[in-house]
Amino acid sequence: MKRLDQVLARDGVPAELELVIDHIMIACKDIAYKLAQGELAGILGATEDENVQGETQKKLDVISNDLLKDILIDNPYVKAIGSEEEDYTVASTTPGKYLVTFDPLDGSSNIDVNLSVGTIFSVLEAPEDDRAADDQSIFLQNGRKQVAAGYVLYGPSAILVLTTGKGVNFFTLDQTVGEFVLTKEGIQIPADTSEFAINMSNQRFWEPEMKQYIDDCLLGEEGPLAKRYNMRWVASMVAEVHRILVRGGIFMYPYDNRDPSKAGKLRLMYEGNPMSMIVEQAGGASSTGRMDIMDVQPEGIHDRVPVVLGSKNEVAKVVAYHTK
Ligand code: P6P
Repeated sequence: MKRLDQVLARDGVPAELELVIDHIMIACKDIAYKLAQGELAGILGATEDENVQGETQKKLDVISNDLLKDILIDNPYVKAIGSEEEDYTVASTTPGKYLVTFDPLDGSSNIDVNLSVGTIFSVLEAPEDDRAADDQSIFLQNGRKQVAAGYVLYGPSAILVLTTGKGVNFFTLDQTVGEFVLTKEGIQIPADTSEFAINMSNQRFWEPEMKQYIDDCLLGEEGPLAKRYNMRWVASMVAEVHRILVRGGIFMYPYDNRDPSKAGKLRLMYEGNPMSMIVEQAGGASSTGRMDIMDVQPEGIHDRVPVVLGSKNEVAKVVAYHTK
């Protein structure tokens, strides 16, 4: 089986980018180890602190964030990082050509109940101008500018899903040697699906168009969508996206009127964009409901975005509900 570095070399990934990905994997292998230790590691549960999102931080949120931040800001090819758990972007100790954004432990509310969580990351090239490493505006590039995107799903096995713009590959962490090895390549999402993922408890907060689509799904064969749907909700975006990559489906965290300025719960720079690059590279689609997520121009590192992604023909139906 090919190791990660062999696949990156085969795909012509620049050595500098390969080192950035390698350092992200060093941090993720440590996170996987700590998660697998569970209670034995004495690091489950919550801290007393809230992050910039207003969410109570789990101990492992902070530990995972620090593992990724510490190794990346010392990477000779990283200029700065942005994280869900950091109020502001953090400048590297050295000049570099890449910017990395990440959600260090997505779905962390699942940790204490031993369900799947994940690390999501996105790599951009720093603009070739004289803006300083601590200037947040260097990150404000749309998702089409990403040069790599991936996640590590910490499930029954630890799986790295990665794209560098030449398709999507799965790498499974071989715990016997501590290496990610290629286990599936050229992932293609089925174009059609009968499985949707959404948090139904938020239904009263959605726009009418999203309410109508879900109502029509629930009408099944007798309704306008003329098929029986199944539903899943893991409350871990990484797990939902992985299921969709493997067997198709549609995942939605739509616009939510609880705080109109937030446009939904999920963050553009380190959730929406990396997952959209992965899904599109696997033949799927990813939309706000009205436009491709990767065409959204960010205005801040913690911008939120409505998310509708997965099987391209089902995403097209949701977009049609929103744009007719
Ligand atoms: P809710 C996890 O906190 C997350 O950011 C995503 O991983 C997940 O899809 C979503 O939020 C779950 O949100 O409102 O169902 O708890």
